[in-house]
This record gives sequence, structure tokens and C-alpha cells, in this order.
Amino acid sequence: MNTQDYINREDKYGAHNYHPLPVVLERGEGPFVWDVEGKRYFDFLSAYSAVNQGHCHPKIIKALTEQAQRLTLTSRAFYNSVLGEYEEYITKYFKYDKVLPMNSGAEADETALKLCRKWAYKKKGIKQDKAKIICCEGNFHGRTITIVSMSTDPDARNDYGPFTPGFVIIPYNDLRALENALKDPDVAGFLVEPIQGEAGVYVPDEGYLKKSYDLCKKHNVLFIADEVQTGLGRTGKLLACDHEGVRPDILILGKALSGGVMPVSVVLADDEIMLTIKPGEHGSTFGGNALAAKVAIAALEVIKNEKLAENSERLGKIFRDEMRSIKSDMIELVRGKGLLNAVVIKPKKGKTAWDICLAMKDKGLIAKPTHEHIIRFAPPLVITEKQLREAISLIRDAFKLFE
Ligand code: IF1
Repeated sequence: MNTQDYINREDKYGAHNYHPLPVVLERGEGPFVWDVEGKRYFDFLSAYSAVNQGHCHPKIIKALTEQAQRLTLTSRAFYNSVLGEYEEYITKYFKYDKVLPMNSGAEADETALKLCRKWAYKKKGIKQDKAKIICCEGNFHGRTITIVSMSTDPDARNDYGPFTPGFVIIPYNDLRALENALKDPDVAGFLVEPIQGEAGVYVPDEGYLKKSYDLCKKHNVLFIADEVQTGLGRTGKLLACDHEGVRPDILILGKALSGGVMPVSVVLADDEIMLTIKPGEHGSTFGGNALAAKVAIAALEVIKNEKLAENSERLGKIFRDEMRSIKSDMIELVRGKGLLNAVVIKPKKGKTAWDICLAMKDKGLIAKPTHEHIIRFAPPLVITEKQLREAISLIRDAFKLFE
């Protein structure tokens, strides 16, 4: 079978809910992936920041394979010998009282929304079913119907109504709009991405997170940070909130929490919030499973031991400088933090970001546009400076084809 055969088979038997780049990957190692024709690529998407530790990191795979031969899942109907170890490890790692383990990022966001509403009724004293949660235009928090009820992206929400009520949408990076929305005494929380990933790596003004947090505290509203994509070293700090010294009331993590080997997500919070959910009031079959527990411990150890946040900070600066030095009238602007970057593309003679991505693929680097004119560049955080510079030269060569 060749590339097209694989593509045809997926087209025939799989739902058409994606439009992938025409490349069929079969192996990954560190910052590299190989396709079925044996061609090597730099992976500059990192599975949307789920493989920060690099593809198939040996320490994470070891944890996975060892635990997989002992015990994978007990359900939470019973205790198991590794969940407590994971709960202690991750709560000390991020300095919160408690963790609620889930699987996908969307499930963790849904859990955060439920915690916020529980806290609203049990602690803040908002009347039943009146709690409101503020979120931002351009947000992406997952694809459940409640989450897309917050979305302002027609592709994410069209024809999925009726929608969940109780969300107030304000412009991102707009403190006046937030202050205004916080005047409503029924507001219980503010859910925000420290950098909006899907919106095209939209980095808010310096101080936006801290001032937002302070405004929330002034109005007894929970500051909820969705760090599913920006967390775990991606933006040059362990958490993107760390750039401003903000400690979210509720912290949402996913993706690289497993190094990309399986779905693992969590919500972290202190007792006053976390203990508003009583036994039997929330859960999931796989949430906190023994396999995920061991994998997540290994994934977090790799981030710390291999100083991935520091590497991300240092190499991100080099990447943005180099990209800004490319002389191309298709590059409108370069923005990002750490190794979460994006290039806004100005279409030229009908050529768009997609064409640039196809050209980069031919050169040996894969990335994908978001919102058709923005290319996100997010390599695994284990990439070395030498590899990064090699990747940058491939990107330069691709842009040269459009001069
Ligand atoms: C797709 C986007 C990125 C996320 C944040 C929660 C979730 C995500 C900040 C939900 C997931 C993924 C989903 C994936 C593509 C990718 C994505 F383009 F959709 F928006 F990364 F930017 N919070 N993002 O970014 O986590 O349930 O997927 O585990 O749906 O196409 P999930």
C-alpha cells in the first residue's frame, strides 16, 4: 500500500470530520515522524502540543508497558495501588490541595465548569440554575455540546443546538469588558486560555492574566485557566500563567500530561472548591485509571528532569527571530511564546497557508494551518537547537518557492 491507498481507505470507512494534510505517518521518535514511504519529517504540530516530550519518549513508554502488564483499569468502584501515588505527585508538583483525574481535555473542561457551578451554589450562594461563567470570543475548550455552547466559531457550533445556557462571552484580552461582565452578581467563574491556541496563538497583552485574576478576586469569581494546550512547558514556563505569577483557582491540564501515549487530563483545585463535589456526583470509567496514573507521573518527570520549559523558552526566542528575518511578502506577522508560535500568512496569487504547508511537507516538515491563514509551529519541546535550525532552513526554503 502507498500513501494514497491509506488515504482512500480512511476516506471510505472513516467519518469525514477532519481534513488532514496528505501524509500518512507510521512511526515517531523525538521531534521526528516517518511516513509510510519511509520519509522523515520534523513534526511541528506535536499532536496539538500533546507530545511535548517527543514521540514515544522511552521513559514514558517504559512506564506504560510495565503498568500495562500489571493492572490497567479497576474503575473507581475500588481503590488501586497507583492512583494515590499519582494524586500525591501531581498535587505537590502544581501545589494544589486536590486533583480530579479525567481523560480528554474536553472532559477536564466540563469538570471545571461543573466544579465552578457547584461552588457557585454551595459556597458563593448564587441561586440554583442562575450561575454564569464568563468566557472569551475565539475560545477553544473542546467539542462537547456544552463547550461549543461557549464557542464563537461557526464551524465548531453550527447545527449543534440547542445550546447550554449560562455563558457570557466577552472579547479576549479586554479588561474593560471583563470588569463590566463581573458586575453581574450571578457570575461564578471566568474560563480563559492564557494564550488562545485555536484562535491562532493569540498572545494577550502583558499583564492581562494578572489583571483578570485580580478583577475576579475582587468580585469573588473563580479564575479558571485552561492550560490543556499552553501548559506543561509549551510556552517557556511550566504553565503559561507562570509568566505572570498567576495561580488559577481551577487549573485544567491535558494533552502532554501523558506525553501523547493515551488520553490523560486533570483538574486541580484547593479543598474549598474541589470538595463541593461529593461521592457519586461526578466521574468517568477511565478517569484516574492505573495506566494513566503511571504514564502521567513519567510524563511529568520528563518535563522537569529534561528542563523542557527552559528549552522551550530559549529555542522559542530563536525561532521567532529567525522567522521574522525571512524576507517573504507572505509573512504578515510572527507571534507566540516559548515553542507555541504562529505565522500569519498573507495569501499571494491564490497561494495560501495550506500551499506553504504542502511545500514544507515536501521539504520534510509538517505543520497545519488553523483558520486557513495562520500556520501554527509547535515542535516537541525536546528539539535541540541544531535540529531547530535545520527545521528553520527547511521553512525558509519552502517560503522561497513562493517568491
Ligand atoms: C480537535 C483545536 C488545538 C484545547 C484546549 C481543551 C481542548 C483542546 C485549549 C480539548 C483541544 C485540540 C482538539 C483538536 C485540535 C486541537 C486544537 F484546534 F481544536 F483547537 F490544539 F488548538 N482546551 N485542542 O486546545 O481537549 O478534548 O481534544 O483532549 O478537536 O480538532 P481534547
